[in-house]
Amino acid sequence: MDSNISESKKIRPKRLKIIFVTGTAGAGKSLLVSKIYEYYTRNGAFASILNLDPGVENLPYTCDIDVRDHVDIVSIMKQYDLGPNGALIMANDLIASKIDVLQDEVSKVNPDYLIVDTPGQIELFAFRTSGPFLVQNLDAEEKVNIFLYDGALITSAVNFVSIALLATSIKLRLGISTINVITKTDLISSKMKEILQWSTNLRSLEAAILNESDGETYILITNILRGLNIGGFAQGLFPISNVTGEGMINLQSALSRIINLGEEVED
Ligand SMILES: Nc1nc2c(ncn2[C@@H]2O[C@H](COP(=O)(O)OP(=O)(O)OP(=O)(O)O)[C@@H](O)[C@H]2O)c(=O)[nH]1
Ligand SMILES: [Mg+2]
Repeated sequence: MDSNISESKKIRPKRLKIIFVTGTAGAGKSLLVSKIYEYYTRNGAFASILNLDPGVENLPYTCDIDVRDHVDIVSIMKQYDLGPNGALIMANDLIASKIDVLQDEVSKVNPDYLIVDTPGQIELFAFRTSGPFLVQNLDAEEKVNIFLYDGALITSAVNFVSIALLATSIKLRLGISTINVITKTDLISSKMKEILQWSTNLRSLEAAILNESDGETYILITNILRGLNIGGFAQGLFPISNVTGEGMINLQSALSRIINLGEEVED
């Protein structure tokens, strides 16, 4: 893949800010994309959506730019005799090779905010070359990644740590500022207080792990936590519900602090 896109080919759209939304499968990425879009549009900003998920069938929004216009999973499966995962891998590589086309489409729409929905299979997007390539080479003034912890998956402290480690790994792969968000708070309201405590207080997280796991697991996790200072990594976890709208204002403020240098979108 040619990562050396010539400067002359790049048309820098004015003041473009890109918000990537990543997270585990089913965490609420697409729904959050639609909510962020609605927020900006309601407040008079010009927002647009780019769908980078070639395999998705139904989306909860209408997008201006859609990779499904450029790659077709079913044809790839037939043409190369691939299963669905092999076809998705190939589709992601093809999308990266079409970065100039995507960039042109973005320039034509020329929004202030481009909200990017990413594939359900986070490992295909973040752990292969094509996802980080797109994140790093799409041209914009500011970029931020929102990583979604699926609230419904955080049923224990050990699960919480494993998702926090995944979030850390994705942050390393994508190499841009990240906002950590926990979704579906409407489904886990009784557990939220405890989860937020784990995210800010290493001792309470370690105590919860001791309580729910055997000695070997406890030693392994506490060693990882202390080495990585995971309490610090997971700090600033924003709880939101895409269904009730709870926490969205805090998320928007955090976005503004990063991509608008603190300036709020006008109400
Ligand atoms: N209760 C509740 N349901 C949610 C929330 N966010 C998303 N969902 C539901 O969870 C399911 C998955 O949401 P999506 O937005 O499609 O998630 P996704 O991360 O885009 O999924 P993939 O692209 O398949 O990985 C849908 O049924 C949503 O309605 C939330 O905050 N609360
Ligand atoms: Mg989705």
